[in-house]
Amino acid sequence: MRVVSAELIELDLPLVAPFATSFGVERRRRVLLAALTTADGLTGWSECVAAREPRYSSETVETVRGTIVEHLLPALARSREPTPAKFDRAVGWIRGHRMARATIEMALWDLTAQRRRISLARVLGGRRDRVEVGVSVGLHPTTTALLRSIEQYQQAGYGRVKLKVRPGRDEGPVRAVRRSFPDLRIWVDANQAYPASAVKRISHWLRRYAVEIVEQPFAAGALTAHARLARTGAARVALDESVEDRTGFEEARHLGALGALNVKPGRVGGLGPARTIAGAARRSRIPAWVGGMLETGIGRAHNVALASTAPFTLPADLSASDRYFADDIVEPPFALGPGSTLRVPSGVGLGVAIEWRELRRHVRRRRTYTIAP
Ligand code: OSB
Ligand code: MG
Repeated sequence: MRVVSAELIELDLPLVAPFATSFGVERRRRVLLAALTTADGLTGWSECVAAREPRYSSETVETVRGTIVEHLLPALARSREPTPAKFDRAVGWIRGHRMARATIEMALWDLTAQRRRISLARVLGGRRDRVEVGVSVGLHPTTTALLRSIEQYQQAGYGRVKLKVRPGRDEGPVRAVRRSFPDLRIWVDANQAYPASAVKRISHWLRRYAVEIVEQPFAAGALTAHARLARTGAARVALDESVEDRTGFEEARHLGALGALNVKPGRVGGLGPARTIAGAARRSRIPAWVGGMLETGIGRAHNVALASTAPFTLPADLSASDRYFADDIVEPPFALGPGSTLRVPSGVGLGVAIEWRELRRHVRRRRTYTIAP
């Protein structure tokens, strides 16, 4: 399975609605796609999760592009029979740049599934044909607008919401949501926005409004603050940005900072590393869910396949295509089904087809790199 060429396609896709978090507002997504083609004519696809600006993470679309071209494609060229695991080992010397590594690693998983003529979910050992999902809800300009959005998501069938919060935009909105939706599963995600001194203050409203999970309230490195919040017992403390690898996972667990884990394969170096971390979480009885980064159907197909595997027992941050984009770039788009679920594609590879007409409409830049003659 020699990879002979890699195409990097950059899209500029408008979101159906602005997505505001403690780190900024996203109105459009700069999407970097990778397509690896083998000598026998298969093409494996993946989607980079980095954004245009280094707000959520230090990596950006541009650092990923540079890392892929300068370091990852040469590593791929040296490999006669690249598998995701072999690629992961071959680029293990690279410090960081996990979003870049994931972009290539995940395309190799698609190729692996295609070569075996089975779905990616099956290659990964998936056990469910539907995965339970929730919806991540950005900061809204007013509480009225927030309640209206949640009402719409609930009517669409979502059974769990994850509200973005930040200092000053937390207790009030959460109280209003709890009062309007007494039985709703409410999670909150602060994306590192609180100082460690806020432990007591936030524990108060988390408990009071029955928030089930509080995700990454403090800085990625502030494991002790997360542990202190966990000890209040106000809500389950989940980590996202803090856990980049197995070592980080173990450190957080030892400190008591890990009540639940958001695993994003595109952030931790790919599906292999994501499985390693999730496997460790499962053995430690730490519930995990698959997170999202506003992906198109390509990244979503990878994430949904992962979410069908055993360690993932909490509803994923993977919503239907129409929650993000007016028209997805895959066919069929992901649609919400009964019980707040998405169907796990059962076709070969990702199990979705590229919607070329839609994709072409949004291309900003496209370049093919020859890997082997
Ligand atoms: O922190 O989980 C996050 C989106 C962009 C960057 C960070 C996060 C998110 C989400 C969206 O919460 C989840 C989704 O894709 O629906
Ligand atoms: Mg998060």
